[in-house]
Amino acid sequence: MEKQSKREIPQPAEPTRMLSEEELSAYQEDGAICARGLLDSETIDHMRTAIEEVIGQGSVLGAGALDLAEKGFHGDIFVWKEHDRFRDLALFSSLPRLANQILNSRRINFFYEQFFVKRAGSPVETPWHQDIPFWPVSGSEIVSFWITLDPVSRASSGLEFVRASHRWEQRYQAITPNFDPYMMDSDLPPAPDFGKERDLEPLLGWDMEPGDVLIFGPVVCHGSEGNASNSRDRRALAFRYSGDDVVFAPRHATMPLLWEHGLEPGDRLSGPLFPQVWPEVIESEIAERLDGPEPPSPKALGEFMEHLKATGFGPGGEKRSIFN
Ligand SMILES: O=C(O)CCC(=O)C(=O)O
Repeated sequence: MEKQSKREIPQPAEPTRMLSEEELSAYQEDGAICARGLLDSETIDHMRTAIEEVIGQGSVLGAGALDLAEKGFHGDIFVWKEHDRFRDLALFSSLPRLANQILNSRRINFFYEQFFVKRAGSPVETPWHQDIPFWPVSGSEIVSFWITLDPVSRASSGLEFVRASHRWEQRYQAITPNFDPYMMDSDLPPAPDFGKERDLEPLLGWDMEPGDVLIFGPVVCHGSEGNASNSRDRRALAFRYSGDDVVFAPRHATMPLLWEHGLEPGDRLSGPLFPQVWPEVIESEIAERLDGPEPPSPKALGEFMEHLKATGFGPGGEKRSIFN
């Protein structure tokens, strides 16, 4: 007898539109595009409420390590594990289908999401960087969707890119908005400040309305200014997806994974921390998450703290921990 599923798995939402041929070729050519009107206003409204709830609650990595709250900056990662609106946008929205249009991979997995909030008047800049040095993975099939929940101008905290830098061999240091010394602990050089030295390379950027989405890959160099508006927050989300060639490759000074994932080095990203989302979700990978929020695992957190200590960042170490 066929085994009946006990859970109702939501069906992926239809995109408001698919990406056009022009957009897909501009993505290949330039390494980043702005796709207008990709998300509907209901989704944006839900995410505005969700992000304020998440900031209000605080979290191990957000309030504990990534925020610069006194300067009007808030960030966090893997919120989808604990907040249902983030989960639904990650797993059941139109994004997986759009990711497949970009990556054209046999399977698409949700990698993780991140938010970057710059409150009105926040001077916090996002230093120029590439994303791949931040991550304990290797492979090229990764795409990020950068979603703004507020109107944003290119001149004031809109994300900018070095055109065609997705082809560069050079890799730069992973520098976070709070200049986290743990993430910077590598031999890579810092990226030039392409935003200040605007003649160095051709830059791309857009004024954006909520619903417009930036789409870019793991190597393109990007950064943003502080939020010069004194009346409008700049709340942005980045949802990232991976394809078949992306494997777990743990390295020092990469983003901590505070949930157990069961992967060995070289394994393709998959399982409960990086669930498949295309062509369909796999019930066993998301079952626990459908049952309720999953806070960080004490075991994974403990292992990361041990790693910090062993590399000199722990309590008593000479370098400051990312967990203050
Ligand atoms: O929003 C920002 O300022 C930074 C975004 C970013 O670097 C990213 O999504 O990779």
